[in-house]
Amino acid sequence: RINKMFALCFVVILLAPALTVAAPEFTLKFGHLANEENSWHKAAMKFAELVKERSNGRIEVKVYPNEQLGKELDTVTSIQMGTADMVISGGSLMNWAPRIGVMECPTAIRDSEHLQKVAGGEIGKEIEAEILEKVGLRAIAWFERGPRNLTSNKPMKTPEDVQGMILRVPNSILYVKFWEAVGAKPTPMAFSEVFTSLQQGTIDGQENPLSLIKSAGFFEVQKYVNLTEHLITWIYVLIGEKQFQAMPADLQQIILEAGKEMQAYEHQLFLEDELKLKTELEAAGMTFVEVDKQAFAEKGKPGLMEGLTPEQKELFTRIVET
Ligand code: 2Q2
Repeated sequence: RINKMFALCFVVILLAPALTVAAPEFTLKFGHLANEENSWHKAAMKFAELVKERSNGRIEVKVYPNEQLGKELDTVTSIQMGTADMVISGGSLMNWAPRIGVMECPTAIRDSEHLQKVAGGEIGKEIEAEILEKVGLRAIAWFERGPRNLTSNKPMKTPEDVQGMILRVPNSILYVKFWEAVGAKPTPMAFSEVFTSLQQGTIDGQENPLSLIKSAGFFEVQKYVNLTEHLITWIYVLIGEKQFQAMPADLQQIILEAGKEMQAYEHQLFLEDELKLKTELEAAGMTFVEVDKQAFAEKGKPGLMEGLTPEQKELFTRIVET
């Protein structure tokens, strides 16, 4: 009996340090629109792990995929109000900072090399500064994305084929202007509503990089990937500036370094995915359609340019000339 008591005391003493490991001083709620199999989520989990380890548990990052924390733009608002802390977002931030919408603008970025120069260079820095100033969010990483392609249940080879098509686009007026000019009926909608809308037939199609087409399971409700490649861009991992400034300098440093490592990690996953996505989507039943890319760009561009403000046009031109 006494022995048992001793043993119990011993166990309690041994466990005590583990039990008293302090609750985290900072908990960061990190929401994004992709699901668990997407490289964004894997990178976010990596970030959470790095930050926990290096801060000895002082910072905990809770990752919410699938817009579980809120739709992309609602999460931005929540961060501003202090009820969320991190998000993955990009061109749609034009709702607060109109000029930077151009980072996600059809026909601006030519290819991966051009993207790296723009996002990783002066223009990228300027965009990050503007997001910080106008939206109150600090970029700690950016992810390259594959070209956006149009998915549908009929092959779409030329602009004539998309006339009147109800097409879901992100919450950015630039997508609306472009696709209206091409001849479709663009409808802005949050990402988490796209699958059901395709399933129910309230929209005819959507456009996204192959990685999201795959991870979101759009192959279950769409037959064709039309290789329009109308838009190439990147996206930011952002943290609320108020939340960031509330941390001591050593923890800020940990966040920034883990951010850069998350970026490198995601880029590896992105490159690996790009090699196999086409085959995987074909295996899942999708048919890839070669389209007249030039015709889409030529039809959409005038409407797009007309919709740009002078300062957006200036940034567009600088991107094109980079
Ligand atoms: O289709 C989507 O919602 C994403 O691929 C968007 O590109 C993304 O949400 C951007 O609009 C980022 O601001």
